[in-house]
Amino acid sequence: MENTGFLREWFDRVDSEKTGNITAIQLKSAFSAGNLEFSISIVQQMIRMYDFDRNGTMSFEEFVALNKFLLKVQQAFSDLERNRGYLVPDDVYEALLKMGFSLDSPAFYTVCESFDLKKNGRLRLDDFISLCIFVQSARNLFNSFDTTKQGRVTLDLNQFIYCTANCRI
Ligand SMILES: [Ca+2]
Repeated sequence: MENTGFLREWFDRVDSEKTGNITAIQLKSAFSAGNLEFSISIVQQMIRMYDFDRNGTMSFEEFVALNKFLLKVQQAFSDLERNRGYLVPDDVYEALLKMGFSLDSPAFYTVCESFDLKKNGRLRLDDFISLCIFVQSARNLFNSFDTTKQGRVTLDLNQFIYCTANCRI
């Protein structure tokens, strides 16, 4: 369910300078006020994923698109958390599968470990959102190189550095 009026209000509050665009820092502290803690690089990735005009900040329209993605992720989290407030790796695997990501074991466990900040095998909502943002941006980046859609890319060192710099956590 989408409530554009509510989103508009939220956006305008975060856009404290009234520029029509919100920055990564503004977005990070707005999430923080809602008890969701993200690293600045994850917030920058959120902006990059939907930065349709590529100006480095987030317009309302771009924010609506990001919000759609976040709602989907939040729904996947609620479906599996069974009132514990966190997901274990098996749940994360199932959630990713539902969202169309089927990772093999080495990729999956490496990603899970990277976002399990407390190293206790429990991913809270913000950890899980960060993980999904990372996986989605990695897929977008991969697809931009996989122009023939063969599920395989060849990178030279510069392209590889570009990719890792873009996807850093
Ligand atoms: Ca933008």
